[in-house]
Amino acid sequence: MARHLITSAIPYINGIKHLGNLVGSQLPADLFARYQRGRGHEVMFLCATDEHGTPAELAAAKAGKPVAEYCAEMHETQAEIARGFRLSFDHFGRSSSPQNHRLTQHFAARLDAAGLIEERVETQIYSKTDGRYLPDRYIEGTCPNCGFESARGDQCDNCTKQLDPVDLIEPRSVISGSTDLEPRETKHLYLKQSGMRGQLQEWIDSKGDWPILTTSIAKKWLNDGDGLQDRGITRDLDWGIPVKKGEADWPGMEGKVFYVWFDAPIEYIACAQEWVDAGKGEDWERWWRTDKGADDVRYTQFMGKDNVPFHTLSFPATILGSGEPWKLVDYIKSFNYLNYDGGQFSTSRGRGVFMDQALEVLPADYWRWWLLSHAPESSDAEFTWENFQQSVNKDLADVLGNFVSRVTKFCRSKFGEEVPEGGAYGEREEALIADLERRLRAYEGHMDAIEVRKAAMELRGIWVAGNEYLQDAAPWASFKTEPETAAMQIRLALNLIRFYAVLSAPFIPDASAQLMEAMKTEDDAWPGDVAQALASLPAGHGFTVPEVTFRKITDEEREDWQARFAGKRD
Ligand code: B3M
Ligand code: ZN
Repeated sequence: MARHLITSAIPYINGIKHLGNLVGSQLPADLFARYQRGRGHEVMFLCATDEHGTPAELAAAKAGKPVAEYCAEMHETQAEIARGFRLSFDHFGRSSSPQNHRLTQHFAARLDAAGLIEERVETQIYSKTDGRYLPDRYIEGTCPNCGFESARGDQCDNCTKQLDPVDLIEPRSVISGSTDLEPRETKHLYLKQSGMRGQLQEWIDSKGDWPILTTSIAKKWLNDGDGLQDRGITRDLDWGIPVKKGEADWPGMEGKVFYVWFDAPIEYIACAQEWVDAGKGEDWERWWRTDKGADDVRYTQFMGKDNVPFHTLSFPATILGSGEPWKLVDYIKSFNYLNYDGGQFSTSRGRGVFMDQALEVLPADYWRWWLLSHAPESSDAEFTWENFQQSVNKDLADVLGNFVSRVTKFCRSKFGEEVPEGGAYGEREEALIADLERRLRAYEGHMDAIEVRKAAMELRGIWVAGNEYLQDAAPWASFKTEPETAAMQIRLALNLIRFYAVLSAPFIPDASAQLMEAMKTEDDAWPGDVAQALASLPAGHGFTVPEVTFRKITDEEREDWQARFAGKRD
């Protein structure tokens, strides 16, 4: 039995995520976690909400709530939606947890002791009215380039020019509208990661098996110069993890917090501590400390491509720099973007389908299947309602759903609600088994390699093989002249339903559970030998005809949804 530590990038707290976010990290991570559990391995699957930084403060202000209260509520909302999508986290933590506070401060102290932290003085905009420094996004003014009056401190949304707050004409505070702003000197901590280039290079070079998308981004940032510059790891904000050296104060750093991208990945580790403190397990160190048993853990991370530099350079710099035996990631699976119907998903404009809305429209399995079978692996992918309708109606309703319904209904009407006996397999059955054997091993290969689309296509091929067999064998015809043969064919087909339930569970867990229940079995053992797996339900074993497993999407629904999600979020 192997041990798999699996983390998904932790979603920002500032709102409900869209389907593009879901398919870029949490969903494929869940697929992999469910698969590894299905294979009988020990899995620790962690995710959390990313609760610090300006986006959290701004979202709370917009909601008119204190930021801590906003985060607590939004965490619950995100957790509820994650349950709706059947994301099987062992723990869904919070980067604002006391465990993460302690651990982040601990890492800072270790990095400082290793001589990797430098204090630097820089100039930032201070608002006397607000009594605080203003991060770039908190400052608005007139764009010096195009004259747009609501240009932000970091960028003009009208002409897209990158700006510095000091470039703005008549800058004002987004919080109070005050124009009483002045540049002030403030001290910050920098992580001297530029000195770690050699170490990081060597580590990345040792990962010959990583996906091209991951390594190409990692190497670009490593070699481009920009990526490995020393990095400011503190901010002048109220909300965040206070800058401390372990438990001790950090002179000169009073009132400052760590930068959100410093503490967010540390939450992967703190989350395991939260898991213990929530009473869900006993020992988190055996997952995270190579001196406490984690040396035989395989650690896989899932994320969108924009997060890759933080996971291949910054976070490893924190870990390596600490000089402590923390587990480093073994494999990073990254994803391109999912676009929406001819454009991009847009959180600010409410364009596209958001996770809560998706579940209002159809159950999780429909989305899981489409998203995973179209995962943006080798390039960006696009969601269209036509494609969604077609996939659901063909793969799920016509192929899988129809197979289940035909087999169970036919058996009920001719043999009753028990697996019939029948004679021995013939050539057609042997050929099917040989085909399934090949396909099953290919499916496992793709799942082991986290080739999500290929795995989905192989699974679909496995469903299709059963359908074709049934079409060919035609027990409804053979029943009249050779009832023994028909009984044998139906015994095999009922067993195929269980076989499908087991193999499909990582993709469509609810349908899988429904099929297992209908087959009145709890035998969810991953098939070794196919012939043996197809003998799991013996003659005489009871079953029931399940409710419709997957329904079709009508043209009318498709058009309705297309219109509903085209513009503003309702
Ligand atoms: N919250 C960005 C994102 O959700 C960021 C990921 C943090 S992973 C440690 O895409
Ligand atoms: Zn402009």
